[in-house]
Amino acid sequence: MADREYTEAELKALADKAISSPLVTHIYTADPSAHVFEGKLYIYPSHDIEAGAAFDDDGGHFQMEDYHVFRQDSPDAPAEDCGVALHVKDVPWAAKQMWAPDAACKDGKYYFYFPAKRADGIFQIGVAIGDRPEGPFKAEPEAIEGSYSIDPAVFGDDDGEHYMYFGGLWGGQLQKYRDNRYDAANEEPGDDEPALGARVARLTADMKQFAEAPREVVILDADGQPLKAGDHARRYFEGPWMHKYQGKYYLSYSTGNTHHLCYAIADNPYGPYTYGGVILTPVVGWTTHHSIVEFGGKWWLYYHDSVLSGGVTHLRSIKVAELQYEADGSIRTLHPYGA
Ligand code: FUB
Repeated sequence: MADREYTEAELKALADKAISSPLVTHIYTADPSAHVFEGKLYIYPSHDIEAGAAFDDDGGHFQMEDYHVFRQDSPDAPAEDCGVALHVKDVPWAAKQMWAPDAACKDGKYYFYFPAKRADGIFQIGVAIGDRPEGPFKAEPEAIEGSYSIDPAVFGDDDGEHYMYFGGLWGGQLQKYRDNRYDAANEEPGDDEPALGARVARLTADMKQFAEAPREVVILDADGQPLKAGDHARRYFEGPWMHKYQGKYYLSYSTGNTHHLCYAIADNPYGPYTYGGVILTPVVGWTTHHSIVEFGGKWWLYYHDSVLSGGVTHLRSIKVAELQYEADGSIRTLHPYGA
């Protein structure tokens, strides 16, 4: 997860060609989860900081401590910083590394979901509750029972059920789990074995717990075979997002070490999903992470890159670009710095 070095001229050229500009420039922000609440866009990102931690493959340089929420009147409007919504010091079970969050609304209450490391270094996912989309949020005293790994994305289906998709490889520790149990000896499967999948669990009616044991989400290729662990260009790595388009479930995600945002389609929330293609080609910075939201009759991709920080992987900036579907429901690939 080391930074690639860019010259000033390269960065300027990339910034000039970029399909969108940073939405926030006074702090670094990443992993934007966007939702429409009360007719406005609310963005729930990570808040990147320079903590001076060494780079490693476990993301030790991502030492975020709190979350800010941002509000927009529309995707092309300024993003207003609504302030700190939750700080790690106010989460009894969490010690550090407040990574990519998400939020959901039910019956007038707002639920903010976030991963963090416990004092023993194991990631879990927690929920904090508030009365307003921008928070502040009060954390539950314990993490969600049975939760693990990172990158919660909560999807509310048309029937009122909510599902949490989660999980990230390597620094996110997903490779350590089989059948929802941690074993430090576990690693990513061999190249010819089925890839590990994101996890999904329906939430309880009070939105605070899993209503069922998490299930693994399988992504199939065009021949109906599960993607292999060695298929790094397509296999799931981290950053799941769920949206529904024309009655189909679209799971989108990052391929991690090949730096693509991809998607797969199913006819129910659990899958299996069939691989669909690339949504966004690589951005400046190692990570790529996004959300997809409908606003004003159009579809929008919120994502991040590291151009503003000069290519520093853990100092990212959130952006937004319009997403286009083809007539057959496939998503047109976006190139962040032009084709
Ligand atoms: O922001 C920290 C981690 O980087 C996120 O949890 C991952 O999805 C990646 O974007």
